[in-house]
Amino acid sequence: MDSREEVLTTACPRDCYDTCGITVIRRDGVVTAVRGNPQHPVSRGALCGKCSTAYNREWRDPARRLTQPLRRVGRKGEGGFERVSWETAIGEIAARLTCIVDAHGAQSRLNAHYTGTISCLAGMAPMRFFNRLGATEVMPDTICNMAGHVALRYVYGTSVDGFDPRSAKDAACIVVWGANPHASAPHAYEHWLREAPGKVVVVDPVRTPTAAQADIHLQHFPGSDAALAFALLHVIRREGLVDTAFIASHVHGWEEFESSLAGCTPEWGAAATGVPAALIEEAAVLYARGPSLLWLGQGLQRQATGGNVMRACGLLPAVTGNLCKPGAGFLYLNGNLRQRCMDEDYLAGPHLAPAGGAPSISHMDFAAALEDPGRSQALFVWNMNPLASCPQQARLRRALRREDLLTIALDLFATDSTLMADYVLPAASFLEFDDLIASYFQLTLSAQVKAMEPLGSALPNLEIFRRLARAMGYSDPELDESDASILANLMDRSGLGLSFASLAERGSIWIPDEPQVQFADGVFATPSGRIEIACARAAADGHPRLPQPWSDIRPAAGHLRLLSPAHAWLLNTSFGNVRQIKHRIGEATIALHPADAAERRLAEGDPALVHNSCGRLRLKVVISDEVPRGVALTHKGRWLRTDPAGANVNVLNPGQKSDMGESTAVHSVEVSVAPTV
Ligand SMILES: Nc1nc2c(c(=O)[nH]1)N[C@H]1C(S)=C(S)[C@@H](COP(=O)(O)OP(=O)(O)OC[C@H]3O[C@@H](n4cnc5c(=O)[nH]c(N)nc54)[C@H](O)[C@@H]3O)O[C@H]1N2
Ligand SMILES: Nc1nc2c(c(=O)[nH]1)N[C@H]1C(S)=C(S)[C@@H](COP(=O)(O)OP(=O)(O)OC[C@H]3O[C@@H](n4cnc5c(=O)[nH]c(N)nc54)[C@H](O)[C@@H]3O)O[C@H]1N2
Ligand code: SF4
Ligand SMILES: [Mo]
Repeated sequence: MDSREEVLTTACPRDCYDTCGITVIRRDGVVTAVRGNPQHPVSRGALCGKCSTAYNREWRDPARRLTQPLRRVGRKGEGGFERVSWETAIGEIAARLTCIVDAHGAQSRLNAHYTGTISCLAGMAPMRFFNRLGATEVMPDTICNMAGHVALRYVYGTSVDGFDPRSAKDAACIVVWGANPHASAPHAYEHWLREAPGKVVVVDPVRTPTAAQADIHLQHFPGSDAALAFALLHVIRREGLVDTAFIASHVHGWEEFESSLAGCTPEWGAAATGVPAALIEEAAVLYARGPSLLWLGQGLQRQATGGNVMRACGLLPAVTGNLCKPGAGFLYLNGNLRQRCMDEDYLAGPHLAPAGGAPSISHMDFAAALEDPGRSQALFVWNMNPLASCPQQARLRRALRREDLLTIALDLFATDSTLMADYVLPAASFLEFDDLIASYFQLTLSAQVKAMEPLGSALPNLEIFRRLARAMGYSDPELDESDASILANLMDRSGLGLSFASLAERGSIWIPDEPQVQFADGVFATPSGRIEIACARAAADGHPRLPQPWSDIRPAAGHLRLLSPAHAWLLNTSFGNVRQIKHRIGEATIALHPADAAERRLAEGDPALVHNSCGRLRLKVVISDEVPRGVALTHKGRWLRTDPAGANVNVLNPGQKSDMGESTAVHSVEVSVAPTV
């Protein structure tokens, strides 16, 4: 390295399990390359293909980024904008927001945001502003994982304190149920799962690359997970592998529940799920003998009865005692910031909200709320591209065209959603400001370090909200606190004994240093203090008291169940605009089982019309025995404006709610598939 080169250490804040370490190379102060950090314990020097492509191209290219505030000209949604100064944009937005609150109330301002960045300042601290605004929050997790959160809280009292992945060294078996880390967590897949000493069991309707590498793949019909869990538990009980001592000291409701396993034989399970009885037996014994880790993926609960599924699958560790000891436990998300010593309340300022908290709605009701001027007068969109990600796409697009709806969108790029806005505000990328990132899988905390100036006049999210708060006349000091002060306070409150600068020197740290045993103290944050198989709270909320052995009714003749999980080369819709990636992934496809394709007279490469009562989409046929009969596979994350169809898979998603948390049931979508005429 010559003397004009310097190397900075930072990390990737995408909504991805890995939170890779990054090395930024600067020459004469100018960033010349963004690479993987060889010192990082999870990613070990590599970035995924999508980030190493995007971060070295579009993300640093002023010609491709948003660099100036824009104000709409012409009709809504037609894409006409003019450049305005920050003063003009902020001043006009503040004035209009104030008029709206006077005429329609604070709750008529909607706040739609999610995890475009998962960092503390750019991802969470803007909630201070929205709490103060008293805006209606479009509940972020309802587009992703709310059903699972609600279900696991019933059983364990928490959904965000999972096993420590480092404990895999002590596990004889790892079950990956409804996650595909090959795509969604590429480094955890490569270095964690593939190097783990234990046997790997994957439960997925699709023979994903993760499933293909497993020791056992349970390939069931989507929506039959709870039945599969009951069949596994039946075998465990029959084989005497129930941990009665663990149950006696930690579990509530086993006696009440036990009898419901009687009829759930492996043969019953095979009929309900499509998994051969012998494989159910083998996996049950392997898991129960343990010690075993159970990874409950986010794909798993995106179905009509996703809450019941998560409760049922969540019983496995409790009944077998695969908990509270090394190499055992379950993981949904390690999403508890406190676990990483970050003070979440200090960051998000819930005390700034109106008494009783700010109101909220589900993403499943987003289009309906936007259609109705009585419910919505203004909309903020930040860290999110809802037109591409949310259900009821055609309806949402129509609602966003409302001329009387004031829409303000913050993003790095001109997305499908920013095109529908009145004001588009250019956000700085993670390379352009300091921040902190807590991974939601590995127990790491990383510094995000400023490596370059924001492109054009882009600003970090939080600075944009500081300016808006000032223009609206808010005097709360929390709304004016600088980034440097927040970072210093977060580090102070963490008790880690580190400043931001000293964390930045190290890049990422483990918290705690040594692998942790999940629920080591045997304490569960449920009303009984025990793991609640039988759950009075669930019953009070209108759910069955006990998990049920349900499986979905198979699609009617001629219909297919359409799955649309993560694409290995996209990160939700982020990177859908990156030219090299678009070229690499080609046209949008639908994978069909050979028999389903033949029945429809479809051949490889044919265009197919995919339709249901919600919408229609043309997709290119791929014939594959990786999907079972009756199931079709496509992927999320394509942009609408650059696709010939002008739509993506969410045009087919009617927005059905799962049984818990008013959450998405996107993997329950059913479609008809036919040759195009
Ligand atoms: N490359 C990439 N990485 C990503 C993302 C991305 O878009 N691209 N998205 C990020 C985000 S926001 C999230 S939430 C995570 C999600 O990542 P994951 O937790 O891995 O979840 P999904 O990708 O939605 O789905 C995982 C698997 O669930 C399977 N599945 C579908 N229906 C069922 C069912 O009924 N039962 C079972 N058992 N399995 C089913 C699908 O076939 C799929 O293989 O990934 C994150 N990482
Ligand atoms: N069919 C189908 N649909 C799905 C899913 C599915 O499985 N199937 N999965 C769902 C899931 S799990 C999720 S989480 C959602 C995700 O959907 P979204 O939350 O819409 O995620 P992205 O599409 O990645 O949008 C994030 C946006 O944030 C922007 N961004 C990145 N960094 C910053 C920043 O610092 N500031 C600002 N202002 N913007 C930034 C990016 O450019 C991008 O446009 O999609 C859901 N939609
Ligand atoms: S998206 Fe995930 S795999 Fe890719 S660089 Fe970021 S953290 Fe790593
Ligand atoms: Mo997600």
